[in-house]
Amino acid sequence: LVKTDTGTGNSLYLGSVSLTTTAGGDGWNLVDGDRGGHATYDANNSESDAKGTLFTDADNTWGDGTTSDRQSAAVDAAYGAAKTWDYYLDTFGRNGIADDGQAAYSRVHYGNSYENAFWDDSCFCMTYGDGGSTFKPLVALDVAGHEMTHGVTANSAGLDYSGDAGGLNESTSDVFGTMVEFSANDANDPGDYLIGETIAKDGTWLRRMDDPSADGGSVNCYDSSTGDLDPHYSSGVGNHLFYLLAEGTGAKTIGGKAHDGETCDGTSLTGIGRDAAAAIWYRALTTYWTSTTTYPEAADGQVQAAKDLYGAGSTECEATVSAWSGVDVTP
Ligand code: ASN
Ligand code: ZN
Ligand code: CA
Repeated sequence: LVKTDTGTGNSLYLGSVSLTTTAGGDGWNLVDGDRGGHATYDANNSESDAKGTLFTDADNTWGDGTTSDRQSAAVDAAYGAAKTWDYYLDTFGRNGIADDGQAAYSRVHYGNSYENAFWDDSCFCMTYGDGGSTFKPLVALDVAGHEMTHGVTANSAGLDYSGDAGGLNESTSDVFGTMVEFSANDANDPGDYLIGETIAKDGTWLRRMDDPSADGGSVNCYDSSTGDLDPHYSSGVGNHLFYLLAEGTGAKTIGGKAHDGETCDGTSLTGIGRDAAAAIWYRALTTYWTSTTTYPEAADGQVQAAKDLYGAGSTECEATVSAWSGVDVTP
């Protein structure tokens, strides 16, 4: 018999947050009994496959909000997992990453000065490094949502990690990582279309969806060589499409940051809002896309998804066609 409780977490990036914990041992375990039993472990700076050590606590108050307490990063990771679970369940009725009610688990403090975070479908688990010269600990909301969305993709369309499908795979993670950040609606990390702005030590960001090419590697517009790029760069086409469909063209301040959408041919677009754009993306991902979907096929799948959800001839369906045209894909 497990007893679910509410603990207090002092996070690295979000101030004080509420966490679902479980009574056990001499106190509490960082196990979320409301969300499949998602547990958070300390990888103890190892790069082995071991789970590490489950975080436990005597008074159910976790971390001190700084990196000097090893629990602080665990608070952000556990909270990010909870927000990701809630986003998918509340928005799409998806019951966990594989839609079967099963929790993943998270590991923090992986390796030494490890500058990445990753999902691994074989352990059904999430791993976060502490960062080094480039990044702070990689436990930000958009990163958590990005990485766990790789699990959603693996358990739905199964997009390959190469060619156009690789870009769509990465873009799907940026789209829903961003949607998780918006859904958390936290004043300390407000929603925006930047990826990794919370963890970049130089105060910038890792990728941006309104103008992907601003990172120096990603592409804004589709052509026949897009699929030759690293998935983190070919994702630019999908990220740009999502931004244009959600927000349209023109300058906007979102989450306190300047954004500016421009189509590839200079035409103006009006967005349908991020919730509708995400619904279209999710239906395409889970209904029409496969492991080898190309960008033109992705556009067709999204137009069909928009017809299913909003009707042929709807504003949303017309906007989907226009937004894809805005990134040089003709559905
Ligand atoms: N953080 C990276 C990503 O999710 C890890 C990787 O390269 N697969 O894209
Ligand atoms: Zn990724
Ligand atoms: Ca962000």
